[in-house]
Amino acid sequence: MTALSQVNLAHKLSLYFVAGTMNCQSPESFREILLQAVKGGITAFQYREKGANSLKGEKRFETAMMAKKICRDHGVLFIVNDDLELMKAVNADGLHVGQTDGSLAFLRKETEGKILGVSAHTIAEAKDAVDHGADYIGAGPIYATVTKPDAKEPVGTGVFKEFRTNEISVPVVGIGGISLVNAASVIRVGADGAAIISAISQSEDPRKTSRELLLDILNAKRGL
Ligand code: TZP
Ligand code: MG
Repeated sequence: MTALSQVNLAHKLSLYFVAGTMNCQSPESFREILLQAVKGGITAFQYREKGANSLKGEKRFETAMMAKKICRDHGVLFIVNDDLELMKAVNADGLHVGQTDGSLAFLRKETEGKILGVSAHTIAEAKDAVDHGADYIGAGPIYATVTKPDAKEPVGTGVFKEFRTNEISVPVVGIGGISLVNAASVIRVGADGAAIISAISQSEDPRKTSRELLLDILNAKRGL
């Protein structure tokens, strides 16, 4: 990526909503929550359909297509979690993978021309991801989370400074336990964006919550 497109990507990852139907009350409510989140101003969305009660096969494909359309209609980046074939089938903007989702060299080749995001828990993992051509890093969990049952110990907000001083030059987003209470602090300590599941998907008013999160994040980016 060029320096300029990296700046654009850092902006597009500012408020990164992550969800699948299993994070919502029902598969039907998923569409409405995503729509409200998009109207509220999320800048990126990751379709992460995994674990208990997740959709498979045709339903998964159709839901991804529907989510992509909502995102495209509103200029929101559309990333698919962990499923290379689905990413290709729906022609998403990119793929996000964890540390156990396959060879990064292979995935980088397969995602040529697309965005590749990689989750990292440690500086060694982040460096390896950047060496393999990752376009951005998802760092976390920053705070404790109940959303991912197999989440590791929280790394805390020091991780952003650590990544920066260790030459991680690509955008870094924080994930895990981020909400209106702490989104601005995550940005102030050096994150380029906040990736969020429950604070938006479980909100009484996902549109309002997204709007407030976006304002907090953009203000923090401007040093306000
Ligand atoms: N990876 C690290 S923590 C996490 C993932 C997918 C879950 C984040 O969910 P929440 O509800 O925003 O804490
Ligand atoms: Mg994964």
